[in-house]
Amino acid sequence: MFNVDHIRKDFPILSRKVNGKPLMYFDNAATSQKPQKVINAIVDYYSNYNANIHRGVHTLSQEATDKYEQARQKIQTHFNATFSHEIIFTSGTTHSINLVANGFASILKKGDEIVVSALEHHSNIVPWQMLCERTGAILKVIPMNLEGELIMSEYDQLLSKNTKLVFVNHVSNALGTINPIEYIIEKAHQLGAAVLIDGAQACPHLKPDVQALDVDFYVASAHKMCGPTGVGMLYGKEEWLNKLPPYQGGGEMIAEVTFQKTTYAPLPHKFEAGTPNICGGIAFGAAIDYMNAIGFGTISVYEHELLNYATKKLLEIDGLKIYGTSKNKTAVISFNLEGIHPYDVGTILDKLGIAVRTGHHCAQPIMDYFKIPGTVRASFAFYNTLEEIDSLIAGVKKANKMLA
Ligand code: 7TS
Repeated sequence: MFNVDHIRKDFPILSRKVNGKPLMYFDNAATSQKPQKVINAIVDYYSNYNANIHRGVHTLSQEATDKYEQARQKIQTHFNATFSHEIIFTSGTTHSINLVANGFASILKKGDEIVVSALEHHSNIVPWQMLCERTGAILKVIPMNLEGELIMSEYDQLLSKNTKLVFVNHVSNALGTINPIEYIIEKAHQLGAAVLIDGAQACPHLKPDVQALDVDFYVASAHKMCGPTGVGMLYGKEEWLNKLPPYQGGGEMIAEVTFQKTTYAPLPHKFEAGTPNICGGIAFGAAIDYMNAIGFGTISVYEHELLNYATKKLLEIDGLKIYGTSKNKTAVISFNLEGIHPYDVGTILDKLGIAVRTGHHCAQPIMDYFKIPGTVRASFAFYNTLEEIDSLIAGVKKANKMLA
């Protein structure tokens, strides 16, 4: 049985005060809070077996290596990858995307086409623009509608025999829309194009199965799913990871080095140059264990209850408009009050101990589409409560009255 009061005790930060008020944290899409089990994993590593990995015969190094590789296996199992060497540790989603984009620089030719979506975070736009500049490839964009959904008939039209890559987020960070990635992947594959799915905003809410999706690359950040910052993952199909050249050169990623020639280590080490975020990787594994113990089915049901309740209550407020009204969304609500800048709403909410994000959310093209400078974004997690949402609603009403 899911008991939110019980769950909240796992997160020490949730008992602190902000501006004299109990913290109400609704900025989960920026980063989630961390349960004690994840904090303990970090403390345990530095207190008991801190050592560099994959290189020492001594006990501490072996212990650290075992724990790090166990974490990789946890991630493999979680995403249902065929092999653990298809999981590459990175510093996060941004790093993972840049790794793949850099790899494709040696594959793409002038005139090849890359398809992205209108709903992307800047980290899934800029690396592809840089790739296009380097290779002469052309960027095409799947447009969206007023609900904040991608228009699939337009996607069908964009695809051609020149399409080599398709990059779409699983869930939009600014609007919460869950994109029809199964359809997107199937259509791209019919034309022989590879697909990368940015799962940064999906993974805190649902459990992707990379084999069932038949996706070529899937990327995520630990810090949005109860893990620490500075660590994330890239899943790549073995054949793709073997085809792509290494991203960075250095220690750990080589088989043999002479001044004449270097050969590369097999997967996953080929993409993991230098000392990695060892503690981060281990704590990422602990975060996955923690979330799976609650269960993604349970998380989804509860978060939808929060989403539906907050949506209904917010829409009762005069002049409030929600951006992103797809039926298929995660627990994210982007909104504005008529005639009031989102930043001002965010500042008043902060005085009440309520954390939301305001601005363009690193998704400027979405804001341009709606012709707004930004939104107030409340993004929920399974440790939020209906009572907290009541306080959010009261805070937004107060801001509406004060700033009108
Ligand atoms: N892709 C999506 C869909 C994201 O939401 C984010 C971060 C990233 C990529 C980049 O992830 P990083 O861990 O490499 O930084 N999104 C947000 C956000 O919505 N608010 O703060 C960060």
